[in-house]
Amino acid sequence: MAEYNFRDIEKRWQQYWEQNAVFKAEVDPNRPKYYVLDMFPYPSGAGLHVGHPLGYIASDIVARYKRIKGFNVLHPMGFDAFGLPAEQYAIQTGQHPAITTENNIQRYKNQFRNIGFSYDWSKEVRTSEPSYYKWTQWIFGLLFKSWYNKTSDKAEPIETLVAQLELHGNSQVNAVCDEETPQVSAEAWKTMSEKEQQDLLLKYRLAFLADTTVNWCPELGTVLANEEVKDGVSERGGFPVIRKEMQQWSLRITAYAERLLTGLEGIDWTEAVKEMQRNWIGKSIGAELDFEVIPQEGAENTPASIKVFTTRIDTIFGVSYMALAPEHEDIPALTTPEQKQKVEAYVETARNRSERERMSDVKTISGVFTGSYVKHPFTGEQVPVWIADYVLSGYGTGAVMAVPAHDSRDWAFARHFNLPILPVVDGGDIENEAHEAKEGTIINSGFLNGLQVKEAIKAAIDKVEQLGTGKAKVNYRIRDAIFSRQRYWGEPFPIYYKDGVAHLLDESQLPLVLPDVDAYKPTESGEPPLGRATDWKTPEGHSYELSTMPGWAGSSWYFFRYMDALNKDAFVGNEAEQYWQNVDLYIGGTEHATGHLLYARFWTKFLYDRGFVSQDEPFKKLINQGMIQGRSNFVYRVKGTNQFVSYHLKDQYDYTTLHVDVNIVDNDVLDTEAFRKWRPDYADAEFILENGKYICGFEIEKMSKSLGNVVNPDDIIEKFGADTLRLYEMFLGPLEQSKPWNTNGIDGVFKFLRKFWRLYHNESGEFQVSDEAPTAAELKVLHKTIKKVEEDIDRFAFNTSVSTFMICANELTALKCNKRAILSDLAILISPYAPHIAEELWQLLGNTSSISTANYPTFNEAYLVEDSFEYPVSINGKMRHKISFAADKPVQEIEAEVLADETVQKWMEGKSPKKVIIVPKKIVNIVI
Ligand code: ANZ
Repeated sequence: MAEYNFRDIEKRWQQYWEQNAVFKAEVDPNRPKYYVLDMFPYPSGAGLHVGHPLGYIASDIVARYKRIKGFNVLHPMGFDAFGLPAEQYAIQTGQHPAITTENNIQRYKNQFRNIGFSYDWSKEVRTSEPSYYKWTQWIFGLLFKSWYNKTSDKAEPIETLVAQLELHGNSQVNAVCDEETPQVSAEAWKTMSEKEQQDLLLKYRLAFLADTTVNWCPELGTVLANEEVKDGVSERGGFPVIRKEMQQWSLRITAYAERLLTGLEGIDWTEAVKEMQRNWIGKSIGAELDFEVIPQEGAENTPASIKVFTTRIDTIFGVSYMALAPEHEDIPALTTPEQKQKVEAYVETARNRSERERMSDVKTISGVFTGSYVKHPFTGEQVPVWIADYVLSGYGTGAVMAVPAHDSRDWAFARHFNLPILPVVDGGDIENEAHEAKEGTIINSGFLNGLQVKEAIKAAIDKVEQLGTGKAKVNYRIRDAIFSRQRYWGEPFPIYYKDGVAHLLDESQLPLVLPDVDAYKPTESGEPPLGRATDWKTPEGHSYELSTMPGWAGSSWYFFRYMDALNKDAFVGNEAEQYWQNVDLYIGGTEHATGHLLYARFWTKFLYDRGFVSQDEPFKKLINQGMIQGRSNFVYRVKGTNQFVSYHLKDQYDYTTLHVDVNIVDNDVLDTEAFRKWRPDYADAEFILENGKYICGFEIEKMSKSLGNVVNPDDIIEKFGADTLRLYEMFLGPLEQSKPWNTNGIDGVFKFLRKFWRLYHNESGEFQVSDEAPTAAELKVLHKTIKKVEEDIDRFAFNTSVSTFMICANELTALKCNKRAILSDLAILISPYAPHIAEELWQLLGNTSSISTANYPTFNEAYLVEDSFEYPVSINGKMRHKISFAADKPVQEIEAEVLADETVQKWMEGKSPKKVIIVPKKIVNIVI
C-alpha cells in the first residue's frame, strides 16, 4: 500500500470495532471507572450537519484517551425519540411516528458509525421503546407514591404520611404540599370516603393532578411548558399561546428548590449555567404580611385582610397603593359596584397574556382600581387596592405592597395613575425615576428611622411577628412542573380512573403501551389523540389517562439506564449503579441549561431519597460546546436579467443578492455548471466573471437549510475521511466557543494526516520503521508531545493538541525519524483524535489488538532538559556564526573555544579581541 487510503482504512476499522465489541463496557471493580456522556439527540429528519458532532467528537476523544489511561470507560449513545416533529409529520402524512423515528435513527446511526465514535452500542437506549418507557412510567409511579417530608428533608413513601394522618391528622405533618390543604384531624381522616382521602393525598403526592393555569396552544392542541413559549408564541411553529385553566398532572419540583440550589456548589459546571439555574429557581428572602381590608358599605364576603410578599419590608412607610394580580381570588369581593364593569373587562384581557409577556413588557402600563382600601399596618392610613398585570398570580401571594419611590415598576405605575410617591430614604431623583434603597442606606421613616436597610428589615419583621400579622418568608420563583401533554407521541401515564379517582397501574401491568389510533390529532370533542383509541381501557373497563408525558420525561433519567440498559427487573441494577455512579463528563448545548439539566437533577435527587441510586447529582462536570455557524455564500443577479456578476465587479451593476448552496462553491469560487443545474430557473444563467472565475461573497450566519449553508459530515468524510473531519472540527477553535464552519481550511488538516502517514513509510510508500535506538532530539520531540497532549485533554483544549501533532510531525519529518520506539508511541498519542489511521499504523507496527488497549506513553522529563545550547557569535555587533556548547559549560571554556574557532578567527582578521562578553545560554559578543 502506498498512499494514505482513508476510505479503505476507515471502513475496515469501523467494522472491526463493531464486530469485536471493542468498546463494550462491563462492570469491573478492579479498574477505575470513567463515564463520559453526550446529551442524546432527538433524531430529526434532516440528519446531522457538521455542527452537531462537535461535542460528540470532543467526548469521544476523552473516552478514547481515558481508555488508554487505564480507565474502564462507559461511553454510550441513544435517542431522545419521542417528540413533536415526528408527530407533526404523522398528522400530515398518516405515517406512524414510530416508523419516522426508526428511519431517522438508522440515518443517525450510520452517520455516527462513519465518524468512528467509540460508543458501546449494546447499551443504546431509545426513550420511545416500551422496554425503556416502562421505567419512565415506573418512576412516575414512584413519584405518585411519594411525598416530601420537610422534617427529614427528603421524599418518603406515601405510607409514612398515611400513618401520620391516622395517628394525628395532618396537624403535625411538615410537608411540601398544596397551599390549599385543609386541616384534618385523625378522626376526620378516618371517616373520609375513599375519594376524599385520595383527594387529600393528591395535595401531597410528588406527582399530582391539579387545576392549573397552563400555556395552551390551540394550533398544536397541547399545553406547553414555560420554556417552550417564547414571546407569547410556541417555540416550535410560532403559534399563539393562551392562558387556560386545565386539570393537569404536575411534578412537585418545588419541594427540591433549596437542594437544587445548594447542590450546585458541589458540581463542576460553568458559572454561567449555574447562574441560569439559580435565577430559574429564584430564591428570595423576605416577609409575608397582612393588610387589613376596610370593608365597603353593604359589601359582602369581604376578606378580612390581604397578604403580600415583600423582600423590602424596610420600605413599608413608602407604600402608597396595593396591587393585585388579575387572577387574585379576592378581586370580585373587593370590587365596588361602580368599578365592577371596568374591573371585569380589565381582568379578562390581562389573563390571556402569558406570565413572561407580562413581566417583560415594560412599555404598556395597565391596571384598574378596585374601589377598595386596606389599612397601612403601622400608620393606619388608607391604601387603595389596584389590579395590575405586572403582578403575577403564581408568585409570592399574588399581591404586592407598592413602593413607587423605590421600585421601578411601582414608580411607572404610580406615575401613570397619579398615585403618591413617598420616599423612605434620602437621595435619588424620584421625580424622574425610582431610587433603589441599596444595602447600607439609612431609612428615615416611621419607627425604622435611623436604621440601615438590613436592620430595618429585621426590626420590621420582628414588629409584624409581634403583632401576629406577618412573618419572615422565603420564596422561590420556580413553579411545579406541568407534566401532561395532549399529544400522541409520548409516554402514556400508568394511570386509570375509577369513580373519579386516579389510580396507579400495578407494576406488573407495565409498560402500558401506546395504543394505535386512526389519526394523530384530537378527537371531535377535543380529547387528546389517545381518546381515539378503541377499547383502550383496563381489563375492568376503567379509562386510562389520555394525556402523555412531556419530552423531558425520558431524558430525566436516561443516564442511569445506560449503566444497565438490558436490565428487565429494575431501571438500573444496584451493582451497575454503584460502580458507574454518575456521569464524570457531560457534554451538550446550553439550550438545556434550565430545562433538561434541572429536571435530571430533580429526578436524581428523588431517586436518591427513595434509595434507588447512590448519588444525588447526575453530572459531575458539564461542558457546553459552542455552536458551529454556517458560512453562507452569495451570488449577485443583475436586476431584471438572468446574468450573475462576480463579487468584485458587482458594484458596477444594479443587483440583488441571493444565497447559493455552499456545496456548489469551492473556496468561494462558484461551480457555474453545477449552478445551472441547481435550479431550473438558472439553467440558462450567464456569468460576468473576474479572472475567468465567478467569485461568491460570504457571510457568517446560523447553519440552516434555508440559507443553503448546511454542510453534511457525510460529504466531508467521503472527500477527506473521518479522521480529517474529527481533527478539523477540533482544530476550529476552543470547544466552548461558537465559530463558523469553513471547509476551506480542511485541506491543511488532510495534508497533515498524509504527512503523518508518510512518517511510517519509506519513499516508495512501503511501511518501514527502524529498530534503532532513537536519538535525544527524537525523544525530545516525542516527550514534548506526550506532555502537551495530556495537558490539553485534561483542560479540554482539543484545538491546541491538533497543532501540537502538526508541529510534531514536521519536526520528526525534518529529523527523518522512522524509529519504531518513537512512532509507536506517537500512534497511541494520536489515537483518541484520529482513531482509524492510528489503528492501521498500530497494526502495521505488528500489534494484534486494538490500539484502545494500549497504554498512554509515560512522560519523561529528562528528555526535555536542554542539554546543549547553540550560541550566536557576534563580532562588532554583527552575527557571524553559531556554535553549540553543553548547557552547563563554564564561561571561560566557551570563551577559549570560541576564540579558537576557525570561522571566528576568519572574521576577526587576525586582530585580538578588546572585549569578550558571554551571556550564558544567550549570546557571545566579541569586540575587536
Ligand atoms: C415592596 C418593595 C419595595 C419591593 C421595593 C421591591 C422593592 P423578588 O426579589 O423577585 O422575589 N413582588 C412580590 N410578589 C410579586 C408578584 N406576584 N408579582 C410581581 N412582583 C411581586 O421580588 C420580590 C419583590 O417583587 C417584592 O418586594 C414585591 O415588591 C414584588 F423598593 O415589595 B417588593
